Amino acid sequence: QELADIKMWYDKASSDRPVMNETYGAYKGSNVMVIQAEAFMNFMIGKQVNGQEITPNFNKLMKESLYYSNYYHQTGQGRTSDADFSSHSSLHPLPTGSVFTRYPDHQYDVLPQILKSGGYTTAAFHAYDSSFWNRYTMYKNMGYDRFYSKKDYVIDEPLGWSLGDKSFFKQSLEFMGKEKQPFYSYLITLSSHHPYSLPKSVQQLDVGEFSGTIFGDYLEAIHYTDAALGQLVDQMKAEGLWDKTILYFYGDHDNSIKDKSYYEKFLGKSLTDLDMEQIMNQVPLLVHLPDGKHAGVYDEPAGQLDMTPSLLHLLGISSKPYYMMGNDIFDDRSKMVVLRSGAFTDGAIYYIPSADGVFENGTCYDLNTRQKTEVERARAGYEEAKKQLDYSDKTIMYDLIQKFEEAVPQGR
Ligand code: GP9
Repeated sequence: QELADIKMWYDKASSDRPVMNETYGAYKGSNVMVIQAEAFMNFMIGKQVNGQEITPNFNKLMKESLYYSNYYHQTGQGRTSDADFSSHSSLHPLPTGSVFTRYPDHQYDVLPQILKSGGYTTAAFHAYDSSFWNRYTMYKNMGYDRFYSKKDYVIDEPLGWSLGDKSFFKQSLEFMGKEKQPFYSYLITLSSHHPYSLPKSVQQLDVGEFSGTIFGDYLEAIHYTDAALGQLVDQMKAEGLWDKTILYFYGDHDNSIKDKSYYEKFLGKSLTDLDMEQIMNQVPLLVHLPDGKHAGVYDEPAGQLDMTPSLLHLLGISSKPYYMMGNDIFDDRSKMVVLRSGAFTDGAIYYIPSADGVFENGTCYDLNTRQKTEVERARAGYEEAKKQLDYSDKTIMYDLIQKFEEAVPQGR
């Protein structure tokens, strides 16, 4: 019965997809480049320290891109690997551990596999040990033709854990240049990884009062990754890729710096629990379309689970046959974003669960007034969020997609 209930949940979700509006299939056949940036959070987008922009290149790109200002990471303990998994499978990560290490051999409807079967060349790029997060094994299962890991790169810009993002982007583009188009390229940056201490020679910002703190080092590291992004765009333009490629850039998770006083000092105001919850859970999403259309700031809630259905929408590939939980961000209907913690938002309210998990003990905020409101307003959303997380966990742990496919090949 439970299996039938879960199948029915997916069937209902997929019956709403895809929405055939003006963006559906508008970028059919384009290359797709996804960049998942390490610890790249939303709070410093468009902000300055000591009169200097933290992310000048991202800010410049925003003018010709879609910027989602309420995009959430939906990660758990699997951190970078969770961001990767959720973005590509449109399922939630697990409550404990990482799907990449626990269930790498189960079946998932993932973006690289779907695009590969549609004729795309698929490759993942990350200049670190290929076994980290069990990527080597997982990426084979996800349908990547090729995984360029540390051993494929010349470490000509040693920085932090490995190769600096500038050289990483440059060499990755060279690899891509040899691929047959259209391609799906997934790049994972690394230079802005905790503890963020880049050598003085790389630091370009004067972080003033944050100098010598982990928060100051974090801003420096993000500024460096932003400069690498600027160089990548220039190189894509020089190589004629810019107007043939959808660029989808987002942050993977928070920076693990939880001391509120840094954020209060940086933003120049005192912060509520709701402010901190959103700061720690929001990452920016920037989508640049090949023709630069639809640019603007989009403030509806969205999250990492939404990446795959949304990219399929732009490419005109129906997501109907697939078992996915995320929303299509190009569908105007109202949406709910569920975080791994059980917190959720529908754009009108934001619910934060209590440590004991009892619904009534959680806190509900009205996003309009940003004040606490009656918790009852969150009841239906809470039940739905709980169901989604539970169904997603069961799908992963009991390999349900494989079972659904066995019963009804090609889904529905
Ligand atoms: C290493 C990198 C780090 O390959 O992805 O992952 P994280 O520690 O942020 O999960």
